[in-house]
Amino acid sequence: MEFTHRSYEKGQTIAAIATPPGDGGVAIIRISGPKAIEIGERIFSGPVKKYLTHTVHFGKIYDRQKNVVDEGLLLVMKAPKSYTGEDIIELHCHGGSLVTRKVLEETLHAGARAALPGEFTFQAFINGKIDLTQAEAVQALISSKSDLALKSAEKQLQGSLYANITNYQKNLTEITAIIEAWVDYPEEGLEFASQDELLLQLKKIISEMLQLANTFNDGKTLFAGLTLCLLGAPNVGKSSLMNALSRKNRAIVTNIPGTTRDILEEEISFCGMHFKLLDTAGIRNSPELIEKEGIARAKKAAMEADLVLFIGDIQKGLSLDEQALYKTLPKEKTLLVWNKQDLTHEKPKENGVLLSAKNEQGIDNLKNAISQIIWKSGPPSKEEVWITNERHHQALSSAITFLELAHKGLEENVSPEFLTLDMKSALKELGTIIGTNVTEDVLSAIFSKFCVGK
Ligand SMILES: Nc1nc2c(ncn2[C@@H]2O[C@H](COP(=O)(O)OP(=O)(O)OP(=O)(O)O)[C@@H](O)[C@H]2O)c(=O)[nH]1
Ligand SMILES: [Mg+2]
Repeated sequence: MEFTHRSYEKGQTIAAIATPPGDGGVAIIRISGPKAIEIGERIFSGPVKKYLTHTVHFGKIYDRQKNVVDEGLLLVMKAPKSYTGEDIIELHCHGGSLVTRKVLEETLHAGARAALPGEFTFQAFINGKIDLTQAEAVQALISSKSDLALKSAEKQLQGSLYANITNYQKNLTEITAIIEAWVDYPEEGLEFASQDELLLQLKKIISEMLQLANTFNDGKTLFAGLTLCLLGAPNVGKSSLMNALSRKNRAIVTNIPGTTRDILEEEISFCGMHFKLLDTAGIRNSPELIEKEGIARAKKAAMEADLVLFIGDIQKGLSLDEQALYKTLPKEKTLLVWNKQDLTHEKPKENGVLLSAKNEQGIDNLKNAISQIIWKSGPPSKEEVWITNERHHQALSSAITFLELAHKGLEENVSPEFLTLDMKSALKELGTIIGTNVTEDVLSAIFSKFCVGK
């Protein structure tokens, strides 16, 4: 196994299979860099050097012994109007994994280097086609599991976060310049702007940045999805609800209490969100070893989950044991669900969502109630810019800390030299978000999470 770290470098010609591994209808081999066209010329039947940019050509792909490996399409996208900003050749060939690997091998033999994960996007970043937030959005877009996460990634890819950050930078740079002028011309300083005015401006930017940073609460949820744990006494209908929510016959349902022993997992989506749903063993005092273990796991899963649906049988109400268990659950993440509303019942003492898992009635009410718990102040607007990335959140938060220091210093008439230091530190932090101020390690960490070929 190779542990050596190869860094991303500028000016290299790289190649990779851009389509997922395995057999498929079509596979794409992508070559990007200064030698891309020359490599195309060497392995393709047509006069690739003469092809105009953004044109498609049918022909044969040859190996070094001039045997035909495959036939297919060649696309030319010349620099700078390409994804990476370099010359790009794409070969669309038949989708068998052996053919695809052979074509790739020939591109490598003809002078390309095997691309590192995310290296095409890295080229795009280095060539200024996209900023770092957009590069990260590409990855977020690929791994989005819900509509809202996808929407957020699309916006970020279009440059919405970049626009916000550069706007802060512009305003903060202006303020810094004024403070610097105070250093150079202390007597005339007040002609540029009054101290009160600067304090106000700074306060406004800080509050805007705080607002953006706070979107990370929702943004995190949005990006990672949530774990929903079904908990309750045996036979209340947890497995039936698992099946109703996932619209699958996933869990065994019987009228024998203690049917479910292990934790069952299912991935589901609703309200634009992604959830991991957990069905668990019914909680009761059981002397039986396997069931006991199942119950211990159920309780642990509930504690770790983002949200617990505590299920009760509406006909029976909650027993003393169930009430005691319900009380142990953190209020803010627990939703009481009354199941079996199709059976005759009295109005339950505790407030909860009524439904019938068996007849799939009331499921939409449950989804709405869940959505209300998650988005305390309403579902996020699709127009808003959200922070969904831990790295961005950290940098934004430390920029805010520096600005708060500068604000306090300005209020207390601290010497302007010190204020400019804080202002510059804040600007530097903002720079790391969009990639103007990042170390190679950070870049490697970001791009290495990508798949090869992206
Ligand atoms: N009438 C009615 N019966 C239901 C409903 N939901 C579940 N049941 C019945 O209740 C019994 C238990 O259902 P399960 O889904 O297995 O219950 P559980 O909570 O998973 O039970 P354990 O796995 O034993 O903890 C089965 O006979 C279901 O058909 C409902 O909405 N209405
Ligand atoms: Mg069950």
